Amino acid sequence: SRIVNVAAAQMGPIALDEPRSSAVSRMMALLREAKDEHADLVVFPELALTTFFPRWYMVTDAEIERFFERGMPNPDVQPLFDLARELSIGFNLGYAELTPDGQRFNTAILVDKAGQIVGKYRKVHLPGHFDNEPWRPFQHLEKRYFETGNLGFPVVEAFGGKVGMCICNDRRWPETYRVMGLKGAEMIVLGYNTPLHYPPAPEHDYLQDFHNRLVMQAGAYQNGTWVVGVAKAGREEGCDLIGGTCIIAPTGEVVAECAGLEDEVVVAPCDLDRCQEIRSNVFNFALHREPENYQLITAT
Ligand code: ING
Repeated sequence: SRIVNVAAAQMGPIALDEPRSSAVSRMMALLREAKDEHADLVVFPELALTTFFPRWYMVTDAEIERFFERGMPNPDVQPLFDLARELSIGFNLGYAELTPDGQRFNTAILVDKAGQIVGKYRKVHLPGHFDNEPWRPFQHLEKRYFETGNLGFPVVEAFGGKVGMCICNDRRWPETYRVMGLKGAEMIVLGYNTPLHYPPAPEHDYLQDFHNRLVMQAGAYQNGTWVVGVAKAGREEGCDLIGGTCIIAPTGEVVAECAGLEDEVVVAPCDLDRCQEIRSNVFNFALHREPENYQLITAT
């Protein structure tokens, strides 16, 4: 067996005026809690350094880029990197990335126990819209503030196995898991900010928690991989975000979940060898998969 003790570190709301130092110190507390439970890897939410700013319409670079990181690590997050290295624990962190040539991405990194960035991902599936839509109680302007990710879906050797990343809306798309499954992913880690209310189809609001679990459990089972989904939860600047943070086995079973909507850590021992229960049998791609019949999927 190849056990990785994984911690899902859910965070409650981050206020608009909450400094990065506050979010970082909350994450450091979660990191310490995870270490007390012998975690090897801690997964944090999407855009974990600031409030979920795509909920507002902004125009100027100055107001938008307040929410972005110009380098990673940087002085604001260095304490998190230092503590993680001191405790010999790795982590996955989501943040808004502003590149030196001015590109903006919704990004996540994977940091190993020595504090080295071993993986980087830029969100591919950007939900929401580009222009202000005042009919909505809140906006969802990821298409305005981020470019489509250009790093593909990387799977890296880390923590004794093959680890992949994605972000929030990516988890709803089967292609996300399948691409990483074809690369041999044994664990996929992701963070999310998911409003309870979905303005285009409010009649589906009651299904948000169900859909959250459905897509991650399906992705895990259909690709024989562990999936760890971590929420930024609770009522954030008047917008209710779902919780549902969980750790899912390659069988699709939820093995650990958070109970509330605040900062909370759950840890589970994830045996990466368990992927073979699925990948050698029901979803043995070499034996059973028929790509000649799927070509339409990659067509535009
Ligand atoms: N948030 C939401 C998500 O995909 C959303 C957007 C909510 C899309 C509900 C569809 C239904 O979980 C982010 N940040 O992608």
